[in-house]
Amino acid sequence: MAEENVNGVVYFELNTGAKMPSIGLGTWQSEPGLVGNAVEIAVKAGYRHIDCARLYENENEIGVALKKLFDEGVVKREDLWITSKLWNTDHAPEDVPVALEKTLKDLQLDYVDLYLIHWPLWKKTAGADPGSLSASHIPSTWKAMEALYDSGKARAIGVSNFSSKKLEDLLSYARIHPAVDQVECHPGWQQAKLRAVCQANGVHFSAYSPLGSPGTTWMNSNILKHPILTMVAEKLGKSPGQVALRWGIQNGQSVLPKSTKEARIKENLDIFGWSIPDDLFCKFSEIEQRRQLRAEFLVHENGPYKSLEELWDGEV
Ligand code: NDP
Ligand code: 1BO
Repeated sequence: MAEENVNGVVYFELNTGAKMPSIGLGTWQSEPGLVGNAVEIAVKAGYRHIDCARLYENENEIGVALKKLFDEGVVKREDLWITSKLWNTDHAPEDVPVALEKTLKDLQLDYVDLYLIHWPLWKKTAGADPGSLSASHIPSTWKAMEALYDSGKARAIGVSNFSSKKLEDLLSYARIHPAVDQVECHPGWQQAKLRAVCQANGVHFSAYSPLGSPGTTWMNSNILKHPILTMVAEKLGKSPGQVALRWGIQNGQSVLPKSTKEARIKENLDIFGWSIPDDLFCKFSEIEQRRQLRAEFLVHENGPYKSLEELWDGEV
């Protein structure tokens, strides 16, 4: 995947030929009333990529902010990269285009640049009924995703939270190969195996929670306080957050840091035009590894994934 530099930001070329900005603003847990402002600040600061999802229940407010930015001439639609995701309740093939239409309506857009299957699990009914969970349907859901690609309403399609095995299974039958696998990745969960599988198959590896999701209290993440990160940050005169993001970019992955605070949104963009030298970069291999978003809520004795081992195919 070739890299090119546009206005200081590195872009990665996907298997569709499209060029995706390597940094995108995350919007999970961005509160109503704050997320629209965060999008405006980010785009004005130079972000050209916003990571959204129906689950986040804020696409409507993001849509209002995008319309304002277009109307004011701050940015053109074709210069922005918008990702959204198909939620777990919408995997029935007939529901897939309906879900995208809802997202497009909320975002006030005609197309998304990338549409992802959010998780490899279909929750057929609302509530906690484990009998409604399915995983064997992924081929038919993917066909419906391919139809969205054919229609032009999703200019690229991909997956999220797919392990190496689940990605390879999909690649074995997909007419249109996934362009992206968006997964957790940061110095405390480096995913070397999945990165190699993505690279070997021309699937772009995109890193969510690139700062380790420090605000998600139930995860107890403190990777930004790890002594290796703070040491590298001090040596380079950067913040630990910038070092974590730069580490991702140097690995060839896009990074999706979330913030609703202006100073951090700007700080997180200042990760180009400098690099972590080899002697410090190699130190990251010493960091102990632990997946943060383990997704226990998708594991059930009567569901398709009876353990975290099964959900992540051993990558846990
Ligand atoms: P991040 O790793 O981006 O961390 C976000 C947290 O870090 C927030 O609490 C933010 O607080 C804080 N923060 C932001 N910048 C800095 C900084 N420079 N220094 C210190 N703290 C900082 O976590 P997320 O889990 O939100 O992941 C990012 C995005 O990835 C999501 O928002 C979402 O778009 C996507 N994602 C996708 C998933 C999927 O299943 N596909 C799962 C999880 C995330 P504040 O806002 O107060 O600045
Ligand atoms: C379950 C959390 C997913 C965020 O994208």
